[in-house]
Amino acid sequence: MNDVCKAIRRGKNFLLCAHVRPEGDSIGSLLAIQYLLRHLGKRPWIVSQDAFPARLDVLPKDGWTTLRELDHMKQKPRFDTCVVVDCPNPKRLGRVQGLLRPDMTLINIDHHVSNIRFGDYNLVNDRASACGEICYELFKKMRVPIGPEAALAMYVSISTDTGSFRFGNTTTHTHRIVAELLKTGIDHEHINENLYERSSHRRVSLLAHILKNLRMDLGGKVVWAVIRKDLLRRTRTSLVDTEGFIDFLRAVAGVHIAFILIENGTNRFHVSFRAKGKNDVNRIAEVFGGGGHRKSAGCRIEGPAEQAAQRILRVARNYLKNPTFS
Ligand SMILES: [Mn+2]
Repeated sequence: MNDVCKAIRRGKNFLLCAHVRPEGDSIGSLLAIQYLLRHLGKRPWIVSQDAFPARLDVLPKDGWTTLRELDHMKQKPRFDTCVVVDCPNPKRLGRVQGLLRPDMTLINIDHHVSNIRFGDYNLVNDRASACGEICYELFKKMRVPIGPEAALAMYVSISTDTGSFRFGNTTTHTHRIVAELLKTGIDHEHINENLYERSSHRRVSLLAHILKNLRMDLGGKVVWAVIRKDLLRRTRTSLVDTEGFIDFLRAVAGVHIAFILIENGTNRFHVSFRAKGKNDVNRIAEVFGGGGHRKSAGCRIEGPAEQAAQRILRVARNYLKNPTFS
């Protein structure tokens, strides 16, 4: 932590980035770090290959620069320091990885168990519920006051990564931090309605279709679904609309493990895993070269979907038979 603070104080032009398809924790943490850096008189740029997701627009797009926009900049910033948040390995940065240079100081702030400590400085704490918690510590350590903007950003980060303070990663420390954030006067009712109660009719129709076609296996211990591109086309929805669907699968009684295959290329799928109880889906995702957290992980897999699902089911069966396998 001390070394990270020193490295931040040394830097001037900061590249801030997170994993592809960034969600609440990534974006909240990026914004929080941006406010911290601005307070310290630094020049931060948040760079992402993705557009700012509309469903998170309770947060400001402040400073959000897409790779395309960066490409078109006449005077490109000369980054001397890069802060990566919520990203277990540089590959997950997608095309932003191409901006990293060996002479940049690389600061890795994360809470994934699978983090490979790829930074010059690694502020990695897998007991933190969200990167937002680690950002909060950074504000405290650097004695930067937390205003309502930063509080909003960190609140969204922690709320989304803890499933609204329901998941096991939520600690007394989490609640203490959030109590401090609420003291800044942020309107948590408004924030939560914006985050969780704004599904479009199309998204709900897509969800209805998925729920109607759920697959149950291994005596109901595993539930899974496939979302194909043509279904998205038919329902006029997109990948971002599928965000959070996996939690409906996990909510089925008796389920230990849930997964969804989402087609994101010809015969290529992104797999989201969720676990219930003591199960650890990070162990299953790792078998396929992915990773994440105990209760929430992901990987990529090649199709066809049915065969891919059967491969995952085989690993899930082995795991449930012997949860300590390695
Ligand atoms: Mn996170």
